[in-house]
Amino acid sequence: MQDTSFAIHPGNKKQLKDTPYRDIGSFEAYEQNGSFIEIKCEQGYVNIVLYREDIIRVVMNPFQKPIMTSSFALITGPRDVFFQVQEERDHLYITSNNLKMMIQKSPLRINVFSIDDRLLVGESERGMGFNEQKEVICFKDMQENDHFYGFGEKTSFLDKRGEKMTMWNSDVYAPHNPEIDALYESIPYFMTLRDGNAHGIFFDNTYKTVFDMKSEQDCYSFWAEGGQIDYFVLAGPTPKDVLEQYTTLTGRMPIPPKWALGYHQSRYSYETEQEVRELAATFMEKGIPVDAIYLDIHYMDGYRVFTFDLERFPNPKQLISDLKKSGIKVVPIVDPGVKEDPEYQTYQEGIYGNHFCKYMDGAIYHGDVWPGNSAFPDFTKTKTREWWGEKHRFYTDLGIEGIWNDMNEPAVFNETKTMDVKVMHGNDGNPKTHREMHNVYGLLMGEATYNALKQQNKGNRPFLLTRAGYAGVQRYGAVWTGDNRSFWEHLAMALPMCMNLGISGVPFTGPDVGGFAHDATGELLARWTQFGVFTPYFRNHSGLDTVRQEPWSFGETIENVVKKYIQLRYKWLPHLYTLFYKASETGIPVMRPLLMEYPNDPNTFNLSDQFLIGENVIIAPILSPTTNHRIVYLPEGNWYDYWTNKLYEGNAHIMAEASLDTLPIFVKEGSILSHGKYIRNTSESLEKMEIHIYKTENGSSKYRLYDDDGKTFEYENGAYLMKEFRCHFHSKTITINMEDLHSVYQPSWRTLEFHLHGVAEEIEVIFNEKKIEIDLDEQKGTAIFQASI
Ligand code: MIG
Repeated sequence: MQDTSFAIHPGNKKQLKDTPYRDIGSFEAYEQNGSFIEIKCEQGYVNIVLYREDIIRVVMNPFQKPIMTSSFALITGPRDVFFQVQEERDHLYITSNNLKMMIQKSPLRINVFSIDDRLLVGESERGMGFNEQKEVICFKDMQENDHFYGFGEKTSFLDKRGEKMTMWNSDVYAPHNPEIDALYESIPYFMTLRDGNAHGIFFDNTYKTVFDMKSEQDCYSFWAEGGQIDYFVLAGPTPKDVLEQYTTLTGRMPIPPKWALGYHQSRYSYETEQEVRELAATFMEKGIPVDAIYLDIHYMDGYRVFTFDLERFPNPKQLISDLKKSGIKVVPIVDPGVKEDPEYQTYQEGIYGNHFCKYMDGAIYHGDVWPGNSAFPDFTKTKTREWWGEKHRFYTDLGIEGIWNDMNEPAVFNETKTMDVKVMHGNDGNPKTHREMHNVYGLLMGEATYNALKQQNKGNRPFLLTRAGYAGVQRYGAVWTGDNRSFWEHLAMALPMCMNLGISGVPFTGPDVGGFAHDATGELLARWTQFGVFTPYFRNHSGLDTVRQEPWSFGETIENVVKKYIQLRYKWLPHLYTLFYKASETGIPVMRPLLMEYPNDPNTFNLSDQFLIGENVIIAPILSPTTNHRIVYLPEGNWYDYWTNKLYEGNAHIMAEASLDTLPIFVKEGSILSHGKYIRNTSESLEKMEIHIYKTENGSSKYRLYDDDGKTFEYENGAYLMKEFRCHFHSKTITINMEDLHSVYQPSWRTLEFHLHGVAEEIEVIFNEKKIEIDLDEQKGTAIFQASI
């Protein structure tokens, strides 16, 4: 009855179970304990720790002394930070080189300021507290011009002011609409943008948490069903600084293998070896590049993980090795549910090895998933993570280098959609309920899987795709946004969703291109593929019984558009790879909301239908049917139309033309980008690197091109190259200098081809101190010259 009008029957009264809120009360005493400040309050304890000069942790526990061990999200503990504590009658002050805390004593209220006295996180009326259900909550001041981003994987628009969001990893097959506030990933973290400055809050609590940026006008709150108030304040002041700070705590994405950045093709399911071979052959014949093909649940024997159905796939090893010869990787799905079957080895090992999640009395928890009644590995146990990891030899021995983790919320087919929250997790001798561990289940499965693949992959970088996760998931895998639908609305929603995942420290994301459920149309696939070219993760995937969605499924016109754009992805790979490298070094995402580069421009604050690739390329996809134009916002500066070199003045909304085969792309003047060309996929070696330079009247710019073998971990030992390009533009002269900052890796490309854009007349080009002859195309407004590396 909940989905009829009965749901809003006037006789329905909400039952409020909330018991009264109790404040932490007033300060009683404090003690400095090494790097901790321990404050005793009337109703509990508050600890304050400086993790870095620009990162503080606040932990409030109403019931006992705060637990200060680090969670699964953290990769680092506090550094030795110099700070001062000063006590006055009404206040306690804590000051580092970067932050100031003013702690009011009665009642206890914590205010965090930047060193230049900007209030970052303030508590005025209300502070921290709890209720009888042991829920913990805190309230923070909200200013009129605050905008909120991050929160992991959420529906709706970019700016989350006015939203209330729940963190509880949930398998939501339908619908992903603005009301759905808990999806597969839980990242209890956000960034506030206020008057052009940013700061972050990471609420490291794995219970179900809620962020309420909606119910009140001058304050927001976040609370958890259990545990402690345990949050970090990240001082910023730029959005990029916040990302650097957040990923210092929770880790960064390792550089993926290049093949993971190519185009991936999936379907639920390619059901037989024959079908997979034909699929690969069709890509080859049609000259459409592809780097990976996915095997969904039908490859298994009765949905038993670590098996192949040998009738459907009689010779997986041969299949995998044949495809590999064409440069195509096979990525099978692995779900956590292990079929209850006493004759199935993995189940036996799980039982005898004590690897499955259990109730307190020792009874194994069984839940219904694809294989029927199943048990679930307890990934909180080191021993179990190792066991599960070792099981992957089944795949890696066959030559598999990438794994797709699904259903790891964990999803269970029942009313609550997941495991009984009373189930216990061993947690290496510190048992916890599923209620507390639910949100980290997927993260820990990712850890088990990624680490094992890394060990088993003969020095090559593995690839993991995961649906569920918690803060820190970027360390192990790429995240796709689950079961969207072939709706234009879901195409539009994927932009802010992926941008906010990027702000949440997860740079490697993308939606199912074309939409998973429901039937795609050719036009939708064409437009979605155009967008997919610039999502960090690029996979076309569709559901059982939906219309086919491979590039050629809708006739020649659509196929040509889709092909052109998949090829475009490969052209942009060197630049994308450079941005992936940067993300792995700094945490700054590949795909960025405009506010990240223009935090003072109010037009960017909730700009949800366009985004940046790196610093200077705007992508503005078409997001509705039969639409051949759209408004694009260009921030200050001049911007080139990527396709025509036409120059637009920024600080303006312009009308962009976009016939079905045009994705609006704008490149800022002064930009330097790199392009390559791959015919089949990334297994080929690049012969020539193109450097594209976008002329500006006066000024200079710089680009650092990163490259390495794209396969191994040798880059960690210094086997990479970093070439710096410095351009100086002065009316009719362009001076270009190229310098090897690091050149321990020898790339396959020996030639560099420079493309100067915005050049319609003879100009003087000086390259590494020498005047260069250029090949001018006045019509196109480009000039070209070559150089060797
Ligand atoms: O629908 O394995 O999100 O990508 O194809 C339930 C089958 C299970 C959900 C995943 C989807 C995958 C599907 N899975």
